[in-house]
Amino acid sequence: MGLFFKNKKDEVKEEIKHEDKPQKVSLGQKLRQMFGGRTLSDEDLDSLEETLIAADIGPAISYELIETLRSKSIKTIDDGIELLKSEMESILVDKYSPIERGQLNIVLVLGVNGVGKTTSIAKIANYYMRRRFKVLLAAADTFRAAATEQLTRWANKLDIPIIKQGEGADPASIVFDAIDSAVAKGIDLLLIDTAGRLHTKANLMEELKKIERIIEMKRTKDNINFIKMNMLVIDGTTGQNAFQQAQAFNELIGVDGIVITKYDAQSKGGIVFTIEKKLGIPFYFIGTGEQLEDLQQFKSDEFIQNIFN
Ligand SMILES: Nc1nc2c(ncn2[C@@H]2O[C@H](COP(=O)(O)OP(=O)(O)OP(=O)(O)O)[C@@H](O)[C@H]2O)c(=O)[nH]1
Ligand SMILES: [Mg+2]
Repeated sequence: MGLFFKNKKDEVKEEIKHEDKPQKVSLGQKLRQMFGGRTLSDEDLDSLEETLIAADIGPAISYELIETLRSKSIKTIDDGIELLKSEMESILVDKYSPIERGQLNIVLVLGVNGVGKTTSIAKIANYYMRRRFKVLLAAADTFRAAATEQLTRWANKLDIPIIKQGEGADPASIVFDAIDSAVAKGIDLLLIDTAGRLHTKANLMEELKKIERIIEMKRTKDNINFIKMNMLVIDGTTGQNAFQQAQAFNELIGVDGIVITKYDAQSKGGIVFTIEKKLGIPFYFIGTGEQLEDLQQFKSDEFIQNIFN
């Protein structure tokens, strides 16, 4: 692809240019349009509840939120929005453990096909490189040759090392090599790309467990010190489906953090509340486009502010 030239540093700078993003109507704008300038009736509260559900907030949480508005006899949409904000803030607690420099952090990136794992890895690498982390990538998606090529292009673009083997290689063996290399190079952050997999496919889930065993073996047998986390990538445009993915991956191998992607598109974001409330998994990043800089750290107050802008 013409995007990938030799002069990597210049290119990374190029990426900083801003693209035109599609304009989204925020939930707040929508609510003000629907109910602005009048006293909220019972029917209004019912349709407010439907609007929250349509924003992927989930029926149970939406019901509770509306009951709170009712019990507090909220009369205007502006008061309603203020109360919704504080109620929703209490659901989202920023309880993630920060990834810190000066130690090896191993991040195993998981998710179903096409959610944005590989792209998010490049963005996360870029994010931490700007914070002076030494980053290494591992191409443990050996399912398709194109997957390793895609990650290699990002590694070249970012000018960082990548550990890879041929198509069909054992992902666990790549992870094994990558951890050795990370130790030898004094890496702060090792990001492992994995093949997209349906949580319902037992053999692929077995493969993930094998990768996990290899990582743990490095800790116990080789006495390598590191912090390891499983980062699930979900596509923000898929709504309740993303919740089912989070639940399934969490049950099968455990999920420590989530990246929600495609938040630039028509994503509604309400799914974040369902996942945090029901599974208690913290969100780390939001992806807002296809370029390297289209990634923000997830901050619940900003996220909620954004919804109700
Ligand atoms: N608009 C938008 N597109 C994104 C975002 N993140 C990823 N994409 C796009 O989504 C598509 C899939 O991204 P990948 O990173 O290849 O997804 P993946 O999960 O690695 O896919 P598989 O390896 O096939 O499972 C690509 O076209 C990306 O450019 C985002 O935050 N916003
Ligand atoms: Mg991929």
